[in-house]
Amino acid sequence: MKLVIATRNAHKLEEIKTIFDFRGLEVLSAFDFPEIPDVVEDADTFEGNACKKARELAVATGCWTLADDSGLEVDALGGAPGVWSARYAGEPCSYEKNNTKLLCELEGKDDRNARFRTVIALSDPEGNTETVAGKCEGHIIDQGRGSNGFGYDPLFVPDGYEETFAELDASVKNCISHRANALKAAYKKWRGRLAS
Ligand code: ITT
Repeated sequence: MKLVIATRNAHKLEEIKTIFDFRGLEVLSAFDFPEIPDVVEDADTFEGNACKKARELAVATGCWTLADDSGLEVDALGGAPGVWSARYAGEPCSYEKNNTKLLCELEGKDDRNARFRTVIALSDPEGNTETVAGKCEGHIIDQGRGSNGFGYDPLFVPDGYEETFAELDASVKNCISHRANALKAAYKKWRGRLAS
C-alpha cells in the first residue's frame, strides 16, 4: 500500500520517517508530486490545516495520505506564533527572521513558558480525515543555541532538559518531541488500518 506524507519540509519529513514505523508501506511525499500545487494553509487551527493538507493531497493522488501541522505557542504572547509559526516574520518563510522576531517580542518578558504542538491527520483517498495530537512543554531562552533540527529548535528548551532541541541529539528530540508524541498516538490508532 502507498502512503503519501503531505509535506514539503525536508526536516519534518526526515523526522516523521525516523519516528514512525512504516514497514510494509511504500512511502512517498509531496516532493514526489511537484505538479500538484502547494496547499493554502489558511485554517485558524492546527487541526484545520493538517486535515486540509492530508485531504487535498489524498484526493489529488488517490493515495492514503498523512499530514503534520505544527507550531510553537508562547504563553506571554497569547499563544503566538501558533498556526502562523512558519510565516511569523512574513513570506517567504525564514527560520532566522522568525527567531529574531520571537526574541524581540519576548524582550523584557519574564514568563518564557511555551509548547510545541503537532496535529497529524490521516486521509483516505476519498478525503475522509481523522486526527491525533501531541505536544511538548518547555521554555524559550534569550539567545539561540545549537545547530541540530530546524525552525525554533535553537530557542526551545524542553521540560526536564537544559539543552535546546538544537543542542540535543536528534534521537532525543525524536523521542520526546510534540511530533514524536503525536506519531506515537497515530501508530496506536492507525497502524492496523495502514497494514491492511
Ligand atoms: P509543510 O506544511 O509542508 O509540512 P511547514 O514548514 O510549512 O511544512 P507547518 O505549516 O506545520 O510546516 O509549519 C510549522 C512551522 O513551525 C515550521 O516552519 C517551523 O517554523 C515550526 N516548527 C514545527 N515543528 C517544529 C520543530 O519540530 N522544531 C522547530 N520548529 C518547528
